[in-house]
Amino acid sequence: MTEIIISAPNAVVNGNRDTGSIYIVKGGIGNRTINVDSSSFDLVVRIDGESLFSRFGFSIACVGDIDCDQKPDFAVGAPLADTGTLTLAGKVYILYGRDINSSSTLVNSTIFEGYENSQGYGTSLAVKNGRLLIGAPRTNKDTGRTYLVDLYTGQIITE
Ligand SMILES: [Ca+2]
Repeated sequence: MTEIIISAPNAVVNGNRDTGSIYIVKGGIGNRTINVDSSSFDLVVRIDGESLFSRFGFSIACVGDIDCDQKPDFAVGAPLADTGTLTLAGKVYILYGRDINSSSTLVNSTIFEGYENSQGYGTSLAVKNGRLLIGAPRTNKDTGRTYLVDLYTGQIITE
């Protein structure tokens, strides 16, 4: 069955505003109302962001099957997340289909971190040919930059 990812980047998590959540819900045929309450039949899982104001789920991109386990993987941006040393730099999480559950998904994810304070890394995401294009519109005092990175390593590709 096809599943759908719905993002709520301003979701409050444990009282922390704009932490952000994504909901994976069951697809289907025909018109119906989808309920994302935790007890809902429609909800496969809700995955919460890590921290206050991170805006997890601001961007989402399907990235194919990176680890070749037949389960689709996807990238999720949290453009206002702090990194270990930078404030509001932003993060992009690569989430693997095999790990999709509420408790272990983020722990097992691969994280690509921004490079500057207040950069907005992960504001937008696009995929092509095994590469991920990451938008960071507030880079260098709002000049903006896009990063083309390797999906497996997060290393910047320069051509
Ligand atoms: Ca996979």
